[in-house]
Amino acid sequence: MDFGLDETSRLVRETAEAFSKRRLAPIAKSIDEDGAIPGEVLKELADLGLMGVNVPEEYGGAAAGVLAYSQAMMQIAGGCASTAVTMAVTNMVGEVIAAFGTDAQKARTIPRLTSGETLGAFALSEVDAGSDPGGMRTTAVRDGDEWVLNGTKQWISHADGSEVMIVWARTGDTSSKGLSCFLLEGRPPGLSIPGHEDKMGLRGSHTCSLVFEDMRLPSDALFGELGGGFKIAMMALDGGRIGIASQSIGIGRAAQAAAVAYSKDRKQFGEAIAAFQAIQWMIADNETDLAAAEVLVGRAAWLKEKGERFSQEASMAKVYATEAAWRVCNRAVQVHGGYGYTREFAVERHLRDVRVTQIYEGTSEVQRIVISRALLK
Ligand code: COS
Repeated sequence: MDFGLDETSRLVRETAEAFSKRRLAPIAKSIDEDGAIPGEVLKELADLGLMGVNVPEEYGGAAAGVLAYSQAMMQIAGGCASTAVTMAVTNMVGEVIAAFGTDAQKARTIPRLTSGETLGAFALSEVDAGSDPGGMRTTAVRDGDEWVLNGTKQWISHADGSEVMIVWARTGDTSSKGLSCFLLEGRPPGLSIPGHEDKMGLRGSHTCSLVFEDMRLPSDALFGELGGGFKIAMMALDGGRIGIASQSIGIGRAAQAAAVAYSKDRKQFGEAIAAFQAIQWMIADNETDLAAAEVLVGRAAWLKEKGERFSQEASMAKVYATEAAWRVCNRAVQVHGGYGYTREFAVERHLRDVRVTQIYEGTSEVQRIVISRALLK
């Protein structure tokens, strides 16, 4: 196993790190407070190639690979986790369209994502279909040259800023083969986005619901094969889980850096708290958790990059990294004592932001299903 970074990956990581420190970290607090990411920041991210890191160059992507993407995601998440999830979903949508779209679909939509003209959204979940997307109720019925969609979607990241969405709907029976995918471009009549959730963390990223009322899409909006939607969702999520695991590591790394700095600065009993073993052990456990997470994520990214199967490894990386990052952020708050519980210190935001990484793109429990099924089948 050798997932040493090549020159391109190193360059992508350095680019993301510089942008994260210079542009994101100074405004992450206001993004959290204002509940929005400035549009120009997302455009700048795209100009650096970070909205299509693993997307072919012919569609405006950087074609830098999965390891580069994972590294970039860690760096961006360390600066602003809300921006990171926006980048993660847009990258995932671009990759999925590149993998499953027709030439015309790719040419029409991917450059809009990689250029930062619009964001990519992934409209799979519903009110009663989260961990079990196979239970979705949204329907798509063929009517002449068009598809007519009815239903609602829930938990859709930045749908209000997206004009390129992948939407899942039932086109057949109640089995997983009854689901198909569609490309939703622009804002067709019949689509409404009633609002977004008031969340604990990632407050700069809007989590929206979508309502389709006789929304008509052209026949060429069908994405992939009729009845092939469930597999596309599963394959997309396999890759997405590497992104979210990377995001959680980036947040954890930022919390650890804050804990180390604070422990050297804060004095109690006449000396820096870093001199106390209780603090030293928290710092040591944090570093060990993060290093182990990085190895698992690196392995999953490396397998995906080589074109090998990586579902189980992506789930292992996600469940471990996101739970480790939660422990890291929690300890970082503990190192800060009462100050860590205030909005004045970034660790409070890191703890709120990192929590959802154990939930979205497949809960920790779903990851354990994927891992155990692979072992026990
Ligand atoms: N890659 C390719 N195909 C896959 C796959 C994968 N990773 N996982 C499953 N499939 C295929 C299976 O091979 C099966 O195909 P066949 O019918 O041809 O054999 C089909 O998909 C159905 O698979 P399965 O029976 O395992 O589906 P389940 O409904 O039992 O789903 C879990 C299993 C729980 C793993 C799945 O529903 C899941 O990942 N849920 C979480 C969804 C999620 O992450 N939601 C968050 C959305 S983003 S916020």
